Amino acid sequence: MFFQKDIETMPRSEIEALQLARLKAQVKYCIDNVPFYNKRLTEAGVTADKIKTLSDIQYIPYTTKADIRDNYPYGLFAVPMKKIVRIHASSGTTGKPTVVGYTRNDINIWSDCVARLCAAVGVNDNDVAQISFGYGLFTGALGLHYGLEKLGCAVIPISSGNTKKQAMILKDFGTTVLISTPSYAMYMSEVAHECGISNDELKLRIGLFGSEGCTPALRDKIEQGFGLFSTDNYGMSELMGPGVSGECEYRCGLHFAEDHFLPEIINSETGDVLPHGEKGELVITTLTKEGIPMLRYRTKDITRIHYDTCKCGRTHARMEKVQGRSDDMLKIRGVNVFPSQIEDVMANIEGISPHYELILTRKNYTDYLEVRIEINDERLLESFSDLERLQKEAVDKLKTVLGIQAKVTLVAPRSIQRYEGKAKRIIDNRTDEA
Ligand code: DLL
Repeated sequence: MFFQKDIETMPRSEIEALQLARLKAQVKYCIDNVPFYNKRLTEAGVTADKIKTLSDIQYIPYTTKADIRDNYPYGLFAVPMKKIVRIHASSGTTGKPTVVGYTRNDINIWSDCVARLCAAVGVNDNDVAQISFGYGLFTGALGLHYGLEKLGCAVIPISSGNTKKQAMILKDFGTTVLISTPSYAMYMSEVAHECGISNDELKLRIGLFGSEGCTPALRDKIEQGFGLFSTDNYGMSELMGPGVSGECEYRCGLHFAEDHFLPEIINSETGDVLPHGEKGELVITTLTKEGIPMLRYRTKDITRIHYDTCKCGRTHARMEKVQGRSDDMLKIRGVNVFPSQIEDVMANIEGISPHYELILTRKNYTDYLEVRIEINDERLLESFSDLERLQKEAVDKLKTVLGIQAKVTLVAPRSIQRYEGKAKRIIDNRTDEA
């Protein structure tokens, strides 16, 4: 078992004392090692000594994805490259990704945090864990990989895709724990049954799903489809990756690793901190990060935090499932997509107007993106080969920037609706299938 009881059941007052000590140290570390924070905090008049209570965190300015982008690629790293042992990245709002680096100590803490949330639902060293997240710059696969190895599981690093093979491995390798997005798990269960594999032939008992939202209805379906019990876990690459919070067996909120992260809820419009229990944007400060520490990082995810002790005995605060975003980021097949990235692509293709629509649909529990774009010259309509070339160029460029395949539909000039106020460019038709 990997239940870090001393830490996970610490009385609230002790957690807060630990957080305060670590917050002060993290602030000092940022001032001493990251020129960006040095300038920001000096301008705001914040020093480690000014932080006397946890609520003094309010004097620290927020950090945003734009700050990471403006310091691309390594400007916010607090250590020399010699100390970095891993680099990950996620989509930024423009073509450039958000880059994060980990020291060896960061990787150890990351593995601990992930091991904790896996153990909280009963994963142990007898388990065979199939990781069906994509390995690569995305933090999901390697994050879970190290945590599960730490627990002593036999890890199958199959990555995502090739679903029939996934189903075969589930059966032949005796997989007991499945790690993926909930939508991929749902699809895999259908493919497994289509391949004639019945649940009796599987040893699956636990699903650890995350990286995108999952309604209770979809969760029930996955659980029935595969005959397993599943939990939700949350995180983001800017803060670490998976391991920031995760459900225990009681599934009444996702426990933060509060010894490493200090969460707050703010009003995303005014930036005001909201009282405990209110719904708003989640802001997180890392307390022990060495590679790329984050002070008051605005996640843009909307949730609520509960501080009472859970039935499982853990005292670490729990966030409710993510209820939406305060920006326009979309999760499509587990990949973060910003409409601004698509706009950027359009702006760089000759013959295309800046008017577009994004249509999202879901089939077989998989998300599809169609980008409808307007050509800007009617004469193009007469040349099939020009249209074909333009369409191919748009598909290729979108694939390079977004990392996912989109369908591109070219439409006649002025056929996309114009708006006098804020344009409504996203038509999200995704619903969980009946
Ligand atoms: O998705 C990290 C992760 C991987 C978490 C695997 C859990 C499991 P990013 O690619 O940086 O990192 O995307 C972060 O995804 O701000 C949320 O909007 C969304 N997200 C992550 N987990 C959940 C979840 C990973 N459990 C962004 N429920 C976040 C809903 C989630 N949304």
